[in-house]
Amino acid sequence: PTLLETFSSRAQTATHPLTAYLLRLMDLKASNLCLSADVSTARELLQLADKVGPSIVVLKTHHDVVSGWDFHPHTGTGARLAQLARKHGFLIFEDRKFGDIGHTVQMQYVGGSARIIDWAHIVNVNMVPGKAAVTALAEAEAKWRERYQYEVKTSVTVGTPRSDTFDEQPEESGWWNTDEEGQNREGVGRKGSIVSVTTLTQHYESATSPRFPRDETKGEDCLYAGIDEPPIERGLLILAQMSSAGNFMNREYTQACVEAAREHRRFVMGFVSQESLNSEPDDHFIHMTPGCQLPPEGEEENGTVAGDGLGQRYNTPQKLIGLCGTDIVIVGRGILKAGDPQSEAERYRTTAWKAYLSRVTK
Ligand code: S5P
Repeated sequence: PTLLETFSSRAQTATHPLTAYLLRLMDLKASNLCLSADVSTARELLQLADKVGPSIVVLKTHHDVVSGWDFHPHTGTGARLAQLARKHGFLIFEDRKFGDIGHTVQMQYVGGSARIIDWAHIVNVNMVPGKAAVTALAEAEAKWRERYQYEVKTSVTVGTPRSDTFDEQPEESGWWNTDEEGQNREGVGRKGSIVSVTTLTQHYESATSPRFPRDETKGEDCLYAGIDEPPIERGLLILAQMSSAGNFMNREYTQACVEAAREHRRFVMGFVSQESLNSEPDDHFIHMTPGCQLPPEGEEENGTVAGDGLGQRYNTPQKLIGLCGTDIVIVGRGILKAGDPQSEAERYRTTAWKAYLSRVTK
C-alpha cells in the first residue's frame, strides 16, 4: 500500500489475518499507539493494562523484567493480560526478540514456564542467526494452532476428570501426555491420570485461558463490542531496524529482513522498524516503531527529543508516522514516567492519530 492508504482500506488487503484484525481495531479505536509496559511487577503491569487499555491497540511486554509473573496457564499473568486484552480491545506483543537457532527459538516460543505463544498474539525475532529462526517460529506456530483447533473440536471421553476447578489443582498438576484412548493428547490433572478431552475443553472454556477465550468479549464488559475476538493465528514482527545509536542493522541487513518477511507472509505481520519497508505491490506489512517521545506539553515539536543517555534515541509521532510512514508508535517511558500515565497515553494517542490522519489526507 502507499502511505496514503487508510488503515481501514488496508484491512481489506492485508495478507495476515491478525494484521487485518489489528488494522480494523486501529480504525475503530482511532488509535495507533502501542504502550511498552516496562514495569517491574505483575501487579503494576495488570493495573496499567486496565487503565491505559482504552487508548491503545497493542500492549508490549517484556515478561522477563516483571517480578511476580504468575506462570499458571489459565489464571496467571499471561491469562489475565489476555482477559484485559479482550475487555479493552488490544493485542499483546511480547517483545522477546528471539535470537537463536531454529530449534531453540521453537522451544522458547511454545514451552518453558512462560508458554509465550499461549498469551501473546505477537512476538518478534532478532534475525541475526539467519532466516531459519523465522521459518522455525512459523512452524512452531502452525503446529500449536493445529493442536489448539484439535483440542477445541475433539470430544472424546476417557477416564474421569480429577477436579472441576483449576484453581484447586494441587502443586503437581499440570500438562501430561495421556495414553490409551486419549493417545498422546495433553491433559491436565494429577500426574498419570487420564483426563477426558471434552472435559478439558470445558475446563478451558470456564477458565480464562487465552487459548480458549470466553465469549465475554461480546458481552457488556467489553468496551469494543463492535469487534470480535482476534483470529487464533499468531503473528511475528521482524526486528529490521533499531532505534538505538550505533546499532549494526545496516541497509543490507534490513533488506534481508524484508525478504524473510515476504517468504512467510502468512506468519510475518511486519516489522519493528524506523520507517516503512513496504516497497512491492504485494507488501502489506505493518510497522511498529519504538524510540518515540513527545516534547513536554506546550513545548515546540521539531521531530526529535533528547535520548535517554543509554543509547536510546527519540523521534516524535509526527515524524515517525507522518514522514517516515510507520503505522504504530511504541511508547514506554514517555507515558510511564508521566504523573498521570492514563492521560499522557491519551495525549500520545491523539497526537499519533493526527499524524496518521494528516498523512492519509495529504
Ligand atoms: O529498536 C528498538 C526496538 C525495541 S523493541 N528500540 C527499542 O527501544 N525497543 C523497545 O521499545 C525497548 O526494549 C523498550 O521496551 C521500548 C522503548 O521504551 P522507551 O521507554 O524508550 O519508550
